[in-house]
Amino acid sequence: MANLTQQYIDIAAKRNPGEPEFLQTIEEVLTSLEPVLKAHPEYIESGLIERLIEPERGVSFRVSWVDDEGKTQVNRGFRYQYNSAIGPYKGGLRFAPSVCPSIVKFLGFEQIFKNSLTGLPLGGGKGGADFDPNGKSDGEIMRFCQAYMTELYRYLGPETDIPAGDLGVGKKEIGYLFGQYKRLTNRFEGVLTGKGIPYGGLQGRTEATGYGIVFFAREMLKRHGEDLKGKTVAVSGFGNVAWGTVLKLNELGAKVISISGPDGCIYDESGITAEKACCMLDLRSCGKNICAPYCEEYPTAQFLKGKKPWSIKADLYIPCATQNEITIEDAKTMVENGCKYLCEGANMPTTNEALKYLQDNKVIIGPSKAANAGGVACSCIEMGQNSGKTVFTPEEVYAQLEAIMIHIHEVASEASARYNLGYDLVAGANIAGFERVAEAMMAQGIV
Ligand code: 2IT
Repeated sequence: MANLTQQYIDIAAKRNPGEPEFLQTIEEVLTSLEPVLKAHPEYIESGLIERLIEPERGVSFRVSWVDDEGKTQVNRGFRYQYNSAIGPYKGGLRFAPSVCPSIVKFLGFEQIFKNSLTGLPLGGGKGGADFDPNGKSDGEIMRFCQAYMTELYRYLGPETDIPAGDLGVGKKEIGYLFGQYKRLTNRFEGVLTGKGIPYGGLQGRTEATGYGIVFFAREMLKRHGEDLKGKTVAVSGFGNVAWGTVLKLNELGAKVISISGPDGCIYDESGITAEKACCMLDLRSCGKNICAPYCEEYPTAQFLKGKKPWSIKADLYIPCATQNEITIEDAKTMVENGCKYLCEGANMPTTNEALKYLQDNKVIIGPSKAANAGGVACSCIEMGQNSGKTVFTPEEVYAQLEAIMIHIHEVASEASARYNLGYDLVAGANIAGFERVAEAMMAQGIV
């Protein structure tokens, strides 16, 4: 089986040269699918893995716009429509200078399994652009979003492909994208999620990812006879995901001692309360993308320049920033500090080497595909709200979100146990996510 896995990885490497993030997730996922392929030779015979690792469709397009100085700017936009076996393509848009095919494909590939785990009818996709919204004026962001949507709209539709936000794409960007889609198509429809409440957005979507992560962490701890009350938690990031995570952790009685930005990390021993978390979102919206000013507001906190929170001692670590922020060195420090639990909020925050080291050292890991699926799950609820011409209350949304996160934890741990892997949520999430998509692909023939 290992040989076969290597063959698939080689196919991906040959076809996608110079795309390390994409190959990283391919390797991580395919390795854990070995026992499933052994049990299902028909998957191998029908070329299911070769089909799964190749996106159904990918577009790359020029985005030209005019900045505030009247100068023409050119960016590159992408959308990878990865897999539609179990539903229309669904996944966020990331606007950041680092966005390239490797990043979009890694996110799109992961999204297939994440969306499948929710149990909802959602295929996998992802998109974005190498555009940096930090430091841009509202007018520039609007013109960029309009130019971006002018190219992308022809590939979208509420039953075809429904983007949402990701890093660099929040409510403001979604608003401009939605406005332009409506203008171009003359249709008011649920083609984007993460919209503002007045025009079809879901109450509770903004905090959904963070809340979901905490529900998932709670289930992991519960399985080991522990709860979040009184636990010390190191969180990274300071965007929407970190914010929702901090709020829910406080509500459940945990103490959050860190957040971070590209400039360094905040260590606040006295605890980052819900009120402090809201100050951090204000920092975010000032467009500078730095977290250091938190200490001006709360002078007892320390700013650790250029550092990540992984050297801070905590019971639970929740990375909520970006990919590969936990390296092998970080993993070693975390283990030395007695780390027991890691619950991944960001997509693929841990390198494969670090992941293996943590698992070898008995750290219990909630993988991002499972732990952060609450965001996209609530996006699906938003799609239902839009197509059903109705409005859900936050209480209805939170109750569904909690049930979905418990379901994801159950199916991932059940799959792991079924393949005699013990309580391995990393493999279990990959397997459970894959099984549903594989069954659907088999039923639909070679397409
Ligand atoms: O990574 C993710 O799951 C997201 N950025 C949210 C995707 C969505 O369609 O809500």
